Amino acid sequence: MWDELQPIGRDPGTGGYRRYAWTPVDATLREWFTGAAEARGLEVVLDRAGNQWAWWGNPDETPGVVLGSHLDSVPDGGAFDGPLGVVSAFAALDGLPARPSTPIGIVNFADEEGARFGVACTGSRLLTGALRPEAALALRDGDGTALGEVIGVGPEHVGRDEQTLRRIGAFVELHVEQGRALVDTGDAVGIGASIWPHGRWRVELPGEANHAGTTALADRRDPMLALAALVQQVRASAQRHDALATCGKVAVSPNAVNAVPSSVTAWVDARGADEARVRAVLAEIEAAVVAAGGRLVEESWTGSTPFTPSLSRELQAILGPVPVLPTGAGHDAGVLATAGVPSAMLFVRNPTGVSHSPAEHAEESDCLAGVAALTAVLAGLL
Ligand code: HGY
Ligand code: MN
Ligand code: MN
Repeated sequence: MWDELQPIGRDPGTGGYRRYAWTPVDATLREWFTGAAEARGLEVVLDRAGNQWAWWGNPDETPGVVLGSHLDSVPDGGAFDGPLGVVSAFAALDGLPARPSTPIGIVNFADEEGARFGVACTGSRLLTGALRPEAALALRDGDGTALGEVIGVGPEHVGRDEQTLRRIGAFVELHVEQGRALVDTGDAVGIGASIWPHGRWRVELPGEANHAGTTALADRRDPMLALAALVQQVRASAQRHDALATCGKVAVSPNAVNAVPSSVTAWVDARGADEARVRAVLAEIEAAVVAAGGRLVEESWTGSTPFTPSLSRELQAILGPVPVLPTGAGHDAGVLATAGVPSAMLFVRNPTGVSHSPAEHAEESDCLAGVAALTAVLAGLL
């Protein structure tokens, strides 16, 4: 399965993946998912958010144990973030001594990274109602295409999906660790404790378009100066509050070598161990943005998200003494836990901790340890 997925959406230049929601690459990934499911006798259905669900048994009769993750990536992302959880889910099913009477589901969540339309976990947020359909369908990508034009579900059918939610007895997402905690403890597998509060903000910095070669410096309103100050402010505020904040995406208009820009749009991703420090970071950034004549708009916010304690305790009982880790990375399992669906996570050691990069890696032996753990968890929850 792993070898089948490797070439899909991989950029030969960077070696990273460009697997964006609702694109031809996404369609190929969805075909792969359907093939892997049907080869195992699972029935594949779409929910009201475009998420793919592969079912063994009848989850409308008895809620099932669900495994899975996502297949989309950030631009030039790594091979493991998402796909490791989906492949491991199919491998865990294969590892059961026999098919159980309890239903089993495997899910491929749509658009977890929000790389194209800007909102992370779009599929799971729509499914749970955390994201309103009209807001989601109006999201536009860099070319101005609206999500509503491309999502594989008719607009009148998009939104919270009660039937699908009722089908989930418990959800366990296996994911490559995006950090080095397991390297430091020497474990191949860990259990997720919680997801840090985190959010995304759009910063709009106005300027005045003009000629680079004829406009005196004193006559310029150059938004690049405000951008430079913003990037420094983001780092300084994160440092001051022991938080994480990143300016990873910038759009300059008109983005010409010989033109003073008319405007700059920048996005800030901020996270931290508690909400107060993240809000403190944003307050400082917003004050600086407003002072520079700009505007800051919150695009998404996720509060501190503990995974379901009783389910995490069951995983610990099954797996024995494995580390329990908080994470600064958002996941669909966090969205489901927030919606009251029993959800937990398993992490697989990442030797460098690097993620959202072509350099993301996990050793095969650790991936197999993850499959063994997920198989034990699946068998134990049935
Ligand atoms: O951004 C995140 O934390 C996740 O990878 N979507
Ligand atoms: Mn990711
Ligand atoms: Mn992920």
